[in-house]
Amino acid sequence: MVVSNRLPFTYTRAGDGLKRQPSPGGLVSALEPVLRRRGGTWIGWPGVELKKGERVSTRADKYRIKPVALSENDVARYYHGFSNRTLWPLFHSLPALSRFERKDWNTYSEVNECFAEATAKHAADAGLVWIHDYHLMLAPEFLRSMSHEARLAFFLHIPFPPYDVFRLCPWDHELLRGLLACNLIGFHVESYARNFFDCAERILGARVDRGAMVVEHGDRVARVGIFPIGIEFALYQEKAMKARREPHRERIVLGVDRLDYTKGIPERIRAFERLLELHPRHKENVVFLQLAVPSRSQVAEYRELKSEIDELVGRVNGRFATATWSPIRYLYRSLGQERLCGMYRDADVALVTPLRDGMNLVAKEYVACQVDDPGVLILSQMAGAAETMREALLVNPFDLDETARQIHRALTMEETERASRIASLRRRERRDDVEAWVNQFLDVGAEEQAGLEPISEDEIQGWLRGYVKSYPLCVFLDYDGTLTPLVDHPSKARLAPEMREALLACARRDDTDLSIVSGRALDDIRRIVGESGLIYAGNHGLEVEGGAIDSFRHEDLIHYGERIQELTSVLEELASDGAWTEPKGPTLTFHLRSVPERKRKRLMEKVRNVIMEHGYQPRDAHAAIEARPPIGWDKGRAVLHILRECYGPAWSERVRVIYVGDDQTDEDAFRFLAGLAMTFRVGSAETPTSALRRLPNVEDVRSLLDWIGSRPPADPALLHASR
Ligand code: ADQ
Repeated sequence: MVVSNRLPFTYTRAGDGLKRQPSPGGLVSALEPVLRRRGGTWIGWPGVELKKGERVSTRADKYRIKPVALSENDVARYYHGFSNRTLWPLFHSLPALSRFERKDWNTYSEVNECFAEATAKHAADAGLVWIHDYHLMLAPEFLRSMSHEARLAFFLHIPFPPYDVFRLCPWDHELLRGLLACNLIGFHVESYARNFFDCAERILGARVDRGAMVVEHGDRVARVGIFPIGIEFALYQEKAMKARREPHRERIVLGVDRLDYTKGIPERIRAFERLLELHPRHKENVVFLQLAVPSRSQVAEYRELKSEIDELVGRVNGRFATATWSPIRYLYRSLGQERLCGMYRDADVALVTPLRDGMNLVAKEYVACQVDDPGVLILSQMAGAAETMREALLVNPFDLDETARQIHRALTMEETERASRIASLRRRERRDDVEAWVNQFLDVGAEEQAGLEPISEDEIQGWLRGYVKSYPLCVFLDYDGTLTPLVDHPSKARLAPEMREALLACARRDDTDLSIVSGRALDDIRRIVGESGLIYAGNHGLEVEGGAIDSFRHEDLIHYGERIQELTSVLEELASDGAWTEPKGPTLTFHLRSVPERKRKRLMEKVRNVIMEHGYQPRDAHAAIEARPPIGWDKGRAVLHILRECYGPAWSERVRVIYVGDDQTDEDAFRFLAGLAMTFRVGSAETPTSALRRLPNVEDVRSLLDWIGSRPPADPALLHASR
């Protein structure tokens, strides 16, 4: 299954009806034949806003088409808005042009969900669901929640920006999480993959193995691959051979682009102007021919760019033109492929100088069309294509003098050098054509994926060394799902002997204090852990006991004694189909783990209402709902209470703090401790977290405790100050 913003054909309005045309571009010509050969489904937007009751025909060769209809508002906010006014400039490292609007983001998210819904039904049966480009970065995660078994792959056609640029986006976490729901994520070149690794690691706290090219995020593992896209080499070559020859007097320097501010068209015109200043001998002998396809004209920046280019062309022509020659010829339209190939063939120099470009196919098309007298390719270092097309003359497009010098060099280059450079370029592009790209991607997409090695103590040391230094440590641990795997009944959640050993190794140290912070009743958690010397916080910290601090019970609890009994008896009546209540003194948990899926939602709704009617707060937990008194107390506040009791108000100068939890209620502590502690969330990647890092499972918590238990002793002076 292929999922992309556009379908392989695009509809436009023609009079009262709709006109269907093949969509232009490399993506369609690469993937269309694959689907035709293998069968499958293509999901995308037909390119036109449909009127009420209007449908598009989905007849196609040998594969299914599933159109995703978008409203006018969707197109404005998802496509022109978030895709093209937020992500496009940001990902091309031009953040000043990015507009961050919540409404655009919301629609982007909704449309991505629609694409996922359209895909979900058949996703598990498809060999691979291949999602394309920046328009659909959230679709994988939506799809994953609808179809757990599907194999999902994503390819980004534009650059992935560096961390410092990417994090400007207010929805950076969500975009990364969206992609990390995939089994495979593909980029054109290595530097984009490196940027992605940095972002996943620094923004999400994911584990990254740059050597094995794997990202581990919670309980998910995504492989990252580098797949430089190619073109239909043979087709371009053939068209270049057949194209009509048009006589021309001057030598030609050619630029071919969508009219886009990333393509560096004004800079290119200025560089050509500089050439004429530096080397007047080219006057009347050379013409710069710029073809620009109209693009995204609904977006203001594109309209402004068009005026800027119009003006520049006028100014330079006005300055240098003679009665029989104008230096710049500028065509603002799309050309048929045949004509384009003829122009590529006849151009002496191709000036491909984007300010930033994912790959750039024009450079490759030019090379494929050099079937006669070999021309010279001048290529921007900022295009992905420059990573492999090293035989081109590489330039920094912002350096006008250098670009002018390289144009001069190209125009005066000897035939033998031109021929050698073009021959090498052609050899590579012929071999690495678009079919090779598709096959390579599909081969890797089908491979079984290797996970990461379990977290080692060295790795943990790398995370913590700089923070812990030689301070004493205060460690907070949730119990269920953190120290023991989640089980179907709380009474079965027992500490494994190795985990107990690891805990005790920490507890025995005089520079380490341990607290267990649980949603269980205080007596229950103390009994089930059963070790003295630890601090226990039960009922999400409403009750605290142990260690060297005074016992604590929140003073407002006296008002809730009767009400909780009433609530318990009402909920016990509701507990059918395997549901049951767990009274925990001042709080209560209603468990739904054994309730059949189809009945669960309604029952949950009912339980939530009953809890609220009794003046309690419902909180979602793992397959359960908790009822808590509304007294503004949570695990975060309990942690602060413990820290102040143990080390005084200046606690943050005396100890370092680590908190590990797996539950929604631990998020209160993660948020509270932001900037004050190292926080770890254990388990599923599905839920967002405010923790700094994720640990995939309970085993990794044990490795963390092993490191804490065996680290070098704290500095005696710091230890003394903390006591
Ligand atoms: P684009 O930004 O569209 O693609 P590019 O790779 O250069 O950029 O492709 C442009 C295409 O438009 C070429 O096939 C070219 O022939 C065609 N074209 C340009 N001007 C034309 C004209 N006047 N008439 C007819 N055709 C014209 C995105 C990324 C790129 C990445 C591709 C593929 O931005 O970096 O290379 O996807 O992944």
